[in-house]
Amino acid sequence: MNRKYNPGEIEEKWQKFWEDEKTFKVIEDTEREKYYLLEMFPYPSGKIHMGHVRNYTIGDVVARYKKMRGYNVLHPIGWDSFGMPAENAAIEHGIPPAKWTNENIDFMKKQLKRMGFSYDWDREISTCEPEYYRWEQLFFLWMYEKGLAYKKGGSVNWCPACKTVLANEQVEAGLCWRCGSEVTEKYFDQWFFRITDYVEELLDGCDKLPGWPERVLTMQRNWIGKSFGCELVFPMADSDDVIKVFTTRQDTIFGATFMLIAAEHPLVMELAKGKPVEQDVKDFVERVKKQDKMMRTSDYYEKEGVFLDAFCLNPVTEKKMPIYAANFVLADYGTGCVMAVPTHDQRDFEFAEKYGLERIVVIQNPADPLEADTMAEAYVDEGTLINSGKFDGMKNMQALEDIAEYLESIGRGRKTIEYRLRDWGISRQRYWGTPIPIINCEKCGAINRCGGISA
Ligand code: ANZ
Repeated sequence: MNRKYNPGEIEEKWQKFWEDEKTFKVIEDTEREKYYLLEMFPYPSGKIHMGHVRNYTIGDVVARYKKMRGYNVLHPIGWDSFGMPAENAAIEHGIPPAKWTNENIDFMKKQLKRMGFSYDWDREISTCEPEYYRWEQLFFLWMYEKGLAYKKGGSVNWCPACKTVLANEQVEAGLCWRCGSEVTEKYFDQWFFRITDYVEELLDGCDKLPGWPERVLTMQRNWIGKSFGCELVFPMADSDDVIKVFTTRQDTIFGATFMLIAAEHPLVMELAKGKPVEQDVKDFVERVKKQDKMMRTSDYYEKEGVFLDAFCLNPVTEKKMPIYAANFVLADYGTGCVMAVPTHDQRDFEFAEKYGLERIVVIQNPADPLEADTMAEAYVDEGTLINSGKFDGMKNMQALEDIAEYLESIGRGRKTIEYRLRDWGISRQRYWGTPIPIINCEKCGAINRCGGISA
């Protein structure tokens, strides 16, 4: 008999049967082996799309297979239902985010049900409901008690028109992606998770993930970004103050001819204060702050800076080094200051070319000797040290350790480890996110709402 598959008829019939019989409801059963299958919860954006269909079909096939093999399968579903789009929709249409979110959930739930996935719908959760997020709040309080959740002031991108904090990706050429207003910088107290306490554990973990693609592990390691180097101290030329830098290349110290400071660094305005350059420096800083952070620190962006009319001294040669504010130096990496070695760092080379700054070769290319005046780009490979006092003639990579020790011995440096990883800022959402379970009391400051930490 040639019977056609008629989904409207067959699927509806069986989906009703599964629902009436509670076929996929699970209860604990010590007799049977258990199997837990969890797929990433959908964000209730409006409608189920083909990506959902593919993803949840794969999970469903596995769940059904295991069930047929006799396992007690727990196959739950829920909604990842907090997030900015709900707030944006709320602002746009003048409706509460909860209404928008729950209407989307209702619609998408019907769609998922029509797919006939084998979920235990009795266990459905939605992360924007207090029954769910109370657990996140409890974890938060536990972390707060241990000092792993903390508050600190930090600058954020602020759209004065939307009255909202923007992520870096939401700032397009200095303008708000939503309304096109000029984005400004604002200081806010924000909450952070102290993930940097776990940086070594996170790195070790990368070695314990057999079967993970090397590409993913490399990305992870780079994100953590462990660098061995030195913190070096540069005395100011005409005061007792010092500037500290982080460098991984102390072997090039004799070639450091100028100093660069991140435009946002407070030292920039401090140094320029009261000098004829003050206004120029201020204009530069304001302009740089508006440039996209990712772009301006990329290799291809034009290197720019402004002279602060100040000098420091190279700690080994005692030569005067002009100090500049620069657009490509990051305020929140290392010390926010960089000793520039134009002969052996390409970014510094480009900067020196633009502003006519001195170049001294300190690593000689054994194959093709370098001349500072005729170099067309920085020499970034290995070689033999020259113009480096008692270290002349050593292989530069081998001298790293000796020079670090020498700088330490003259009180001009110490070995350190720097990580790229930063603590995790969690205050980006304004309203439609898990409420932080802390109130700010005028008298006692930040306090836990429950008056005590308990489950
Ligand atoms: C002098 C030098 C000479 C450097 C040279 C490199 C090559 P990683 O490996 O990523 O840790 N640096 C330090 N702080 C910085 C900041 N806040 N923003 C931008 N760059 C910064 O990189 C360490 C190197 O990055 C440091 O070593 C410093 O430049 C620069 F031939 O110091 B180097």
